[in-house]
Amino acid sequence: MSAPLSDFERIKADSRYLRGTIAEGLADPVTGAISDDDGKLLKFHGSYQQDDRDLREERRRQKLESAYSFMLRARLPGGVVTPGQWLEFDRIAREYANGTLRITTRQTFQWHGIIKRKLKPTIAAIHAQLASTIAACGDVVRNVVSTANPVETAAHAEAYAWAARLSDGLAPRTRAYHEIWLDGEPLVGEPEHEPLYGATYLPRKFKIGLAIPPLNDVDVFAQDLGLIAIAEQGELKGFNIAVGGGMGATHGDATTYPRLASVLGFVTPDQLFATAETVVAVQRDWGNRVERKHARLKYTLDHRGLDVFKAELERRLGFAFEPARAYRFDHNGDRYGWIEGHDGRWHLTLHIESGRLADHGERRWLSGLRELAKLHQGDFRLTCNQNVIVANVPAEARARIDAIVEAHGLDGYRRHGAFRRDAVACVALPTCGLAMAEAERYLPDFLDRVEVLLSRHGLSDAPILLRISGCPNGCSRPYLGEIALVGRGPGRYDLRLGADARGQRLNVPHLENADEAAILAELDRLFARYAAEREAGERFGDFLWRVAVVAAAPTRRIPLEVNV
Ligand code: SRM
Ligand code: SF4
Repeated sequence: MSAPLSDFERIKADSRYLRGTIAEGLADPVTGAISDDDGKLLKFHGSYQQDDRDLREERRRQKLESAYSFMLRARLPGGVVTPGQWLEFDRIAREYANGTLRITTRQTFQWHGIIKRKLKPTIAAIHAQLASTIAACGDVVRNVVSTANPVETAAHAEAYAWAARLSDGLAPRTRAYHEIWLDGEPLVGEPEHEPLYGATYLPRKFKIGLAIPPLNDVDVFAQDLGLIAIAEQGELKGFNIAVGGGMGATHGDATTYPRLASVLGFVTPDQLFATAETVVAVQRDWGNRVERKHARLKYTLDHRGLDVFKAELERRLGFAFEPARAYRFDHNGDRYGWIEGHDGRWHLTLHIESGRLADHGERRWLSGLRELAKLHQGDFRLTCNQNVIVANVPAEARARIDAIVEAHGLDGYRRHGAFRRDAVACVALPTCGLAMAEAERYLPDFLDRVEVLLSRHGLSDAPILLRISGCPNGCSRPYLGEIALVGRGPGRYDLRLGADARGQRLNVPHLENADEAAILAELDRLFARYAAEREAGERFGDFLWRVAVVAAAPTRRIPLEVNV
């Protein structure tokens, strides 16, 4: 007898293509929440029901309903935002949400704290800007990310166009989004149809990222489907296809693990769409629908075997992959400051700590970006390291932009050391329902303390990549940090060490369930050794392997019997 499908599969199957009773739940004035089942379907529409965890206990004591609100995530392929969109998104942040705009690690915006009755006008306002929230979350192909400076060569622009085409082409087709949020006419007569997904969509979320070497700013090996653009003399020749990346894990469960994507081979641009669609289709058919913990593509591959998966892909596609072409990544960070593009236009990358655009004291980042959006004629690009690029600036406009940047305290990219600039932290508390420890709110204090240690050892300029996540789901891609903190409980983290800062080597556990004092003491000891023993140009993560402070962890695989 085969194992029963997960409850989520029942909810999707019964949802009438993602409608459920979301519309009725939104209209219910008695509660600020919606039902659990609708909450699961709401993700496909780009929103999560949350409650303010700082207030949870107090409200429980007062016998009040939790302080429910909704997080909303936009779908912005390649992270491109026009100035007009920016101004409207900023207005939404101040009028409907908690007064902040949050750039995510997948180069889009999130708004937090939207109350139930504001959700529909907010989504309508986003739609009016020719943007959407459909499939920003849920068991579908999410927002497709791409190297954030797609204007350096003509091939960059072409690669970005591919990200947009994949994002649109693989989006769900259900009319539910229009009906619920945009007062679209209910579908009568013709049956609803999802040509790619079918009625139960995918077994789990599916992420696609496109990187243009030598920059791996999207962490292409953390994607379910990673596309490595191969260009020669600025001309796009095609893509190496990598499958099965993913970060999420569960503490204490060795059947779950972060995994880097495996490179399958090379395809030409005219083969790309069919290849991407077929990878999604095989995962749709083969992915685990019994146990959601094992439902991502990485587990499908480890169960079936990479060769079997590749053969199935080639069978369905009717062609064989060419051998993968050579490529080289330099790093997975952003390049700060001004860079000139191939067409003489300029691009300014600003550092936004944890991607949180807000106004606090001298840091008037939300206001500063609003002022920039009012005069900027080019566009903005959000990066997967939670930063923003003011892109496509004519040379003569640079001085005005610099003045606004400085007046609003957005010039941190010039003042801060590499350690602070490159650090990434996930949202975690108080909005994330899964957080076990602080991340974004802890980052500033942790940076201050580690910077003291770095300076003590003469390492203030050392580029060391730090990533913090409030739980092992890994939303800041912590398993790719040279130093990473992964939340275990309040004030306690696993310290992981030794990724390569090119996104091509996972780090390994070093301390388990450690408090801040233990983590700082260990870093102090390791920085002392690094300062004394490193070779010229040697990165911290590479050094730790060379001197055997870290060593390979045993490979972990799920026992076959949990497969479907
Ligand atoms: Fe994530 C769940 C925030 C990128 C792996 N992630 C969540 C939720 C929605 C919590 C929940 O399910 O209730 C978090 C909402 C917090 C909040 O209050 O905003 C959340 N994830 C984020 C963001 C906002 C982190 C950030 O600080 O920027 C990122 C939004 C990206 C976007 O725009 O789409 C974000 N999440 C990631 C990444 C990084 C990436 O994709 O490059 C990962 C690791 C890659 C991967 O998917 O393997 C990631 N998030 C997860 C997981 C673990 C999935 C797994 O396979 O185990 C969860 C939990 C889940 O899906 O059950 C999760
Ligand atoms: Fe929340 Fe965990 Fe993701 Fe951080 S890593 S945002 S704590 S789910």
